[in-house]
Amino acid sequence: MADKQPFVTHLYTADPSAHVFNGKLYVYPSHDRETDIKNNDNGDQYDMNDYHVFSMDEVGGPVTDHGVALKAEDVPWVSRQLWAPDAAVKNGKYYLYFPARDKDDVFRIGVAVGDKPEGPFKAEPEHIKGTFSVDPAVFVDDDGEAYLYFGGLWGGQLQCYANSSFDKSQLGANEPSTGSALHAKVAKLSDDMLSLASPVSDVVILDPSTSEPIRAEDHARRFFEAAWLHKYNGKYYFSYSTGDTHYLAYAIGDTPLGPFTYGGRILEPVIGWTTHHSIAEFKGKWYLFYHDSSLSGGENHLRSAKIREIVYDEQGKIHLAEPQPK
Ligand code: FUB
Repeated sequence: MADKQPFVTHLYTADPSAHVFNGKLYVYPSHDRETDIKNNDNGDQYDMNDYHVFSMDEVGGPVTDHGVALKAEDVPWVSRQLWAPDAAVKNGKYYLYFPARDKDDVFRIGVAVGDKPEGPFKAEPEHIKGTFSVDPAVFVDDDGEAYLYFGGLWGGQLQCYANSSFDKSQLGANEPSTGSALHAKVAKLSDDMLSLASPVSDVVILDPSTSEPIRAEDHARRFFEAAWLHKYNGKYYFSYSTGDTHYLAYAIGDTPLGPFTYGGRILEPVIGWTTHHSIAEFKGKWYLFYHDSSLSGGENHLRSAKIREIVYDEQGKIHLAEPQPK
């Protein structure tokens, strides 16, 4: 079976966050670009400096590139590396959340505001106070409460926060090799969507066979990066990348704050080191938005976003609608 084709081919696009706004499907990806920087565990090769927003009326139909929605040079606190973004709407305003390194080379999460889903977005002058690491994902629940999920290991710097305060010596390091795995983070967002409205807490993923948190050495199941939260049939699904084992996995919980119980894998490894996704319902079907490096011939930092349909079984487990080619 032939694999899926990227839905954008004139640019490299990664980390696609999808949302339906005003009946149209919008995708907010990272914009990968050519660089001579060598691959390393610090992720220096992912040296992106702007965002484009894409929209479509149908999955598989024409895709509109709305052009540059935000540039690094227009964000006062940013030094480099605009990584995986997400977007949300509240009270008629659109919010673009993005991670980047600040002037001290520490990853923070910022927010930019626009009047339309496609932007342009104007960044707040400072990063969101209390945020750190990478890969923001925003979930707005049916009651209007908004939650910001974030975190990523290794180059994403989450290991610097293993204890309560920032440990600079862990910049560029890997993760603890034993004990409970490090958790993704979550906090409520304020009503104006611009600041945190609660302390940052752990997104705990439990092992279904022990009801204990997944262990650090369990690299096939522990959280690495690419947090995403969606709701299906009254349950909250927290999905994520397992990083160095290259799976997209998910866990199910009863509240947006968890705890979540590990549920299985959504996607097996793709071409390229990273795997990062989002999940959204559009016109009655559910889709996985993800990326691989097939279009660039396997370059880790030159990725392309793709779409696959997913389905749920009677137990609420996620499956690809069509098998993933080996
Ligand atoms: O795109 C840069 C980084 O690569 C993202 O933040 C990670 O999730 C990984 O996809």
